[in-house]
Amino acid sequence: MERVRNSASSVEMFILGVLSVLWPALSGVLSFNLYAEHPTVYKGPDGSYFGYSVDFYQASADSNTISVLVGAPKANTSQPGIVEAGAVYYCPWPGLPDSCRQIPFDNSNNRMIKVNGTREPLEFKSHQWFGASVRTHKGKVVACAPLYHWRTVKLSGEKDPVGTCYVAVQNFSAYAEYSPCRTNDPDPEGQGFCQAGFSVDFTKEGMLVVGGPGSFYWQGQVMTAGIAEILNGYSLKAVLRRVPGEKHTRAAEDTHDDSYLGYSVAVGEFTGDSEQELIAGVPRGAQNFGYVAMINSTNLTFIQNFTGEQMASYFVEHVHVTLDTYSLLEMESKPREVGRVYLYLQMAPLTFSKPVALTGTHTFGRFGTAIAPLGDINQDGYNGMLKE
Ligand SMILES: *[C@@H]1O[C@H](CO)[C@@H](O)[C@H](O)[C@H]1NC(C)=O
Ligand SMILES: *[C@@H]1O[C@H](CO)[C@@H](O)[C@H](O)[C@H]1NC(C)=O
Ligand SMILES: *[C@@H]1O[C@H](CO)[C@@H](O)[C@H](O)[C@H]1NC(C)=O
Ligand SMILES: *[C@@H]1O[C@H](CO)[C@@H](O)[C@H](O)[C@H]1NC(C)=O
Ligand SMILES: *[C@@H]1O[C@H](CO)[C@@H](O)[C@H](O)[C@H]1NC(C)=O
Ligand SMILES: *[C@@H]1O[C@H](CO)[C@@H](O)[C@H](O)[C@H]1NC(C)=O
Ligand SMILES: [Ca+2]
Repeated sequence: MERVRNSASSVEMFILGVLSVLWPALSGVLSFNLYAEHPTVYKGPDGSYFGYSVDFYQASADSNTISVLVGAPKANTSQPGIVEAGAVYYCPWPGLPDSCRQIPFDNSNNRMIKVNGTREPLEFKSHQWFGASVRTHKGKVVACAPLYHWRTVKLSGEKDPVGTCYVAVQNFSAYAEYSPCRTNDPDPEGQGFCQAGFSVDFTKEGMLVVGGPGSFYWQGQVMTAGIAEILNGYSLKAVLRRVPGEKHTRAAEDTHDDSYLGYSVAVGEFTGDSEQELIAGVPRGAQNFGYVAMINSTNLTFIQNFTGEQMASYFVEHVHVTLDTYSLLEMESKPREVGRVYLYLQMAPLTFSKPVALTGTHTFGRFGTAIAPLGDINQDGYNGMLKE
């Protein structure tokens, strides 16, 4: 009894801790409030946006230690000739403020290409915001650089912000890059402005889910790929590599332009069968009111789109933990964007607590759009769910 109550408040505190790092975030200090009496405080370099993203990490199922991975998307790295590429730090937990170390996902400079007889950069890693998103799943890690640019396949050098992600397995002994929008389909009408990795998550089986809110004139896009498939046959030379089994949502009619599908992504089972669904935030869809798309993970087609209130009522019946985003139009000339997080705790099978709604107050904070994961707090293999 007492134990359950304690774990519930840990989850809430964890969420509040994460939320508190998302906006002011940018002081270079991450205060981690899992246990309010003994907060662990980590420090990163000034101006590095240390704490912009965060997740727990456990090297393997039989490892007793849990650590914390912290994104710092403006950190300098040892990559030659590259400024503020961004980094993800490994922080032992509990640990001292200066105990975090950069994880070497990518040590290299920009790849070069010969175009019309001259060598020029194929890609642009400076200011790419690596570490803007980071997620773990049973020892697998993904971290992304949504502002990574590449020069495209065109003869005239261009710079398209396709975004890129890196995965790491076996406790950071193997790495591979995954850039699903670096394709033959450039420019805003294609995948050129995709910003893949703006959001990222894993399915329960460890399939990678990537949000790219800029594809197709900012309609946005969601794709999935297997980690094993990303690692198998990976080569630095295969710039336009397509990962076997990769799936993605397609372009919709132009009425969906500028809606940012994939600004946030999450995964869960919501329909009462054995298949998980993908949940993708569409914060500027539906005339900027925003909605959440539920996507079939088997063939990446849309099942249903929910506005805030529709989703609240749906999720009371179906969902364990979720989040919601919407805009409120005030009497001012500009919309004031707030948001809500609905938190449902499963106390027993088919028994849910009353939702706890947390409402954002930070104007234009886009509360809920870039929310960090709940994590598998009680290590039962289910993100954010509590069991007795
Ligand atoms: C990164 O290094 C550049 C100089 O190479 C410096 O101007 C910049 O302030 C540094 N940024 C951070 C976040 O440390
Ligand atoms: C290719 O190089 C030649 C000679 O340097 C130059 O005249 C031509 O404009 C270049 N073509 C393109 C498409 O850049
Ligand atoms: C995993 O990697 C981290 C960071 O390099 C290291 O500190 C830790 O000891 C490693 N853990 C195991 C179980 O190898
Ligand atoms: C998802 O798509 C698969 C393949 O078409 C189908 O079998 C399944 O019923 C769909 N699930 C939902 C919830 O629509
Ligand atoms: C995906 O699955 C849905 C639901 O079963 C089905 O209606 C649709 O035709 C499928 N689409 C593709 C492209 O396979
Ligand atoms: C949901 O929104 C997407 C675009 O985000 C659109 O392509 C799709 O048709 C919509 N689905 C439904 C069922 O309205
Ligand atoms: Ca389902």
